[in-house]
Amino acid sequence: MTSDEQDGENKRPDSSPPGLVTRHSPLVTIFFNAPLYAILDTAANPPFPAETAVEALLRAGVRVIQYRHKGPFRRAHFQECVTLARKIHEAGGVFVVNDRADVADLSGAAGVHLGQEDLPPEKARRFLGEDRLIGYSTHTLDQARLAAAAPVDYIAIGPVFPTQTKMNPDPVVGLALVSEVRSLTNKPLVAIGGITMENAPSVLAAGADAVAVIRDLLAGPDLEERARQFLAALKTGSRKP
Ligand code: TZP
Ligand code: MG
Repeated sequence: MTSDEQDGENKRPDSSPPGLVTRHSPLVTIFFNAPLYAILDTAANPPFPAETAVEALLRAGVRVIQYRHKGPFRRAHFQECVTLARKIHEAGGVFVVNDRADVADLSGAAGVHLGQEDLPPEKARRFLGEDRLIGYSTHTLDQARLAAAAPVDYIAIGPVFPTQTKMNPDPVVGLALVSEVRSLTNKPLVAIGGITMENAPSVLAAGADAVAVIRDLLAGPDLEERARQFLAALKTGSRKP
C-alpha cells in the first residue's frame, strides 16, 4: 500500500456510500487477492441477465466488475448499472462503468473506465471528483507514459493477444509491452485482450496486476465455476516481483 492510499483511508468523505471502494482504496491489494477483472459486455450475449452474472462472479471471488455497453445507452442500461452498483458494492466489490463518466456518477458506480477516444482523464476527474476511480486504456508505450502521469487510478494495456471481441482493435501489444509498462509505473496495471485461462498466468508473470476478460469467462457452461477456475489458475502462476 502506498502512503497515498494509507492517507486516503482518512480522506474518504462521509458522503461515500457505505462499502464503496474509492480511488484511495488499495486497488493493488484487491487485485493481488483477486487478479481477475471481469467485464460484462452486453454484446457478448451471455445467456443470463447481467445481475445473475454478477452474483455468480461475486460468489466466485471476483472483486472488480465492469459494465460495457457499446450501443445506445438507454434508461434500461442505466437502471441495470444502478442495480449492479448496489449489488457489487454491498458485497465489497468495485463496479466500473465503461466509457461513461455521467452514468458512472449517477448510477453510484465506484468509477469509470475511459478509452483514448473518451473524455480526457483530466476532464473526467474534474467531473467525478477525487473519490471515484478512473481507469484508462492504453495501447502503446507513449500512451502508457502519459497515463502514468494522468489523474487515473489504474492503467489498462492491450490488446495483449488477438481478440475477437473488440471492434477495430489496436495492434496486438504482446507480453513485452506489459513488462515495459510495468517498469514505468507503480499504478495498478490491467492487461486486456485475448486473455484466456491458459495464457493468463503469463500475463501476471509479465507484470500485470490483473487480467481483464470478456469472452473466455463465458467459455464454459457455468460462469461461477469458470471464474473460480480462472482465479485458481492465476494463483498458481508466478508474479513479477
Ligand atoms: N480492449 C482491448 S481488447 C478488448 C478491449 C475492450 C476486448 C477484450 O475482450 P476479450 O474477449 O477478453 O478478448
Ligand atoms: Mg471507451
